[in-house]
Amino acid sequence: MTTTNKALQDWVAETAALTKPDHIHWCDGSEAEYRSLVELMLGRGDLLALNDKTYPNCYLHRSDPSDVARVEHLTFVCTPDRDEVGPNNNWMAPAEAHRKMAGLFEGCMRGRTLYVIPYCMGPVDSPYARCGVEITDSPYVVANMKLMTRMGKPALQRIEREGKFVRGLHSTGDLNPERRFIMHFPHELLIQSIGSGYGGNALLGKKCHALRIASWQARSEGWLAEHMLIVEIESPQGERHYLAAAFPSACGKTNLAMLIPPASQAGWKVRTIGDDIAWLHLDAEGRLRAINPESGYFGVVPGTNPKTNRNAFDMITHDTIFTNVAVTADNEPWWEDKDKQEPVTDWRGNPWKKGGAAAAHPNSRFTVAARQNPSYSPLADDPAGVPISAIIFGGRRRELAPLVYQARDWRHGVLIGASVASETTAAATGQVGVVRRDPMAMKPFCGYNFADYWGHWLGFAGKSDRLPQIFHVNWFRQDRNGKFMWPGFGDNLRVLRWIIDRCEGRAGARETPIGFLPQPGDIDLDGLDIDRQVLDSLLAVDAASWREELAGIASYFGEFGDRVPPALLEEHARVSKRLG
Ligand code: OXD
Ligand code: MN
Repeated sequence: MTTTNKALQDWVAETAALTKPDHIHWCDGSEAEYRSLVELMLGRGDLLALNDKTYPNCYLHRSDPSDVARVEHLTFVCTPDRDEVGPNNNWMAPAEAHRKMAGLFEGCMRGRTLYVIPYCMGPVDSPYARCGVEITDSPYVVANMKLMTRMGKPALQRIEREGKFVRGLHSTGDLNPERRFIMHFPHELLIQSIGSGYGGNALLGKKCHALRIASWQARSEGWLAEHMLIVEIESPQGERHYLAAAFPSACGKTNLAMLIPPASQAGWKVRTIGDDIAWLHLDAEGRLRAINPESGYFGVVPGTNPKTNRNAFDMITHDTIFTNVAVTADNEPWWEDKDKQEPVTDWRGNPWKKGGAAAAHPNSRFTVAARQNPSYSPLADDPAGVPISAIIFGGRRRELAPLVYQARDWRHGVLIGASVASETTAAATGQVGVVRRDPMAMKPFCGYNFADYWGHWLGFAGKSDRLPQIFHVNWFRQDRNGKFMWPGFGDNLRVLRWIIDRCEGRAGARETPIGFLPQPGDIDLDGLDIDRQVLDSLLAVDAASWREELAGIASYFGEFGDRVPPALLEEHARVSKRLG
């Protein structure tokens, strides 16, 4: 296979001249190709077959122990003008970045195969979808891209029709963290990544293309590329709503997208459209429509069990690639909070010791095709996407943020999104558990200056009067003893129902300085054992703490100087005034 697209052909030839692979393989995306890659990796020990009775077609990949998460400090956006990327990104001048990367890519594929992966983010027949081509020397990346994206022939045909595609060059290099960089050149629609095989650094369709480059394209084309799940909720009466929710990495997006209603919520149905990324466009009627650009999930494994996420638990029992989990004596994958078994081998392949470090890496992952999800919605393949009723922001906050509150209007909602803060998780290298600002859950993913991004968000208010309502939730409040106050998981449906009812104008609320909150009686608590006092504190607004929070938000906005949209500062002033 090759291509009729001259630009693509030239780029592959130039890349091969630079990286000097032994072979070039154009991926067609077929099952036979996937199987042969798996066989190749099994032969080399890059994959280990798991128990084929209980976990058929499941494999374990153990990565280099230094290469287990996104590396935000080695991720750059390269533009001529530093202010374009803002303080939210690392910046490097394009000429310097090109020089550095050319040096690192020189000869790096000697003895390896160069794979060309044409892919499409979004249904191939959707006007909202965008194509890319990833060149990589990693069969593990090809196999993951096969599960995560629509890759191969149909994508290449679309590229040949349209002529436009995002270029992504990836090599695992020598996996030395000193020679690891993830570079984005948005003006050139180009990504270059070397030295890591980890998902977010190496599966270039995901964070690099569908968020960093796409957010850049979205601003110039008038749409939004967001770190959001998309979920479909159907009432017992058959009324359907679609919600998009942004949470930082490893804060439960996959669980919320696959929620199973508790027994007391009989008749409610929840279906998954996406678990990580949403591309949102205004349609001709002024509604915001969402597509999920991905077609698979790259989810955090630890904590997945029949209570937290039965759908995910079941979907990863076959045809799944596990990365950095532990293994039991029966050769089954194992992770913390899976079940009562004990592993024999930890994620590094060493004998497991009881009471020692975690057996599975806290950021161990599953890669699986979305169609394996029992709650998969066929609308995920609808080229028109789904109309969004509500946008939900959230973070992991031990204190302060109530269970749920609603913005007064779009502009207030943008302030709420821009003010998201959350405790850091193992999805990125660095300290875990410290609160950091993560506006719209896009801190690691917005490919341009946040100040301009907030301006882009604010601009939607003038384009439609049918925009979604905006909410904020916090499933992670803890009491003085560190115990979670809200049960979370399936019971989050109770909060989603209040959100839907607010969108439909049929639920009560009380007005507070930070927005509208439910009264305890406004949320359906039937069948839920929760203390009235606990509920009251989950729904309380402590003005003094919020004044401190607003001061923290103001100083964060201050980091962006006079680029911050005046409307955002006015909104901040309005909320501060209400808090007294
Ligand atoms: C992810 C992440 O992998 O956000 O989705 O890190
Ligand atoms: Mn994510």
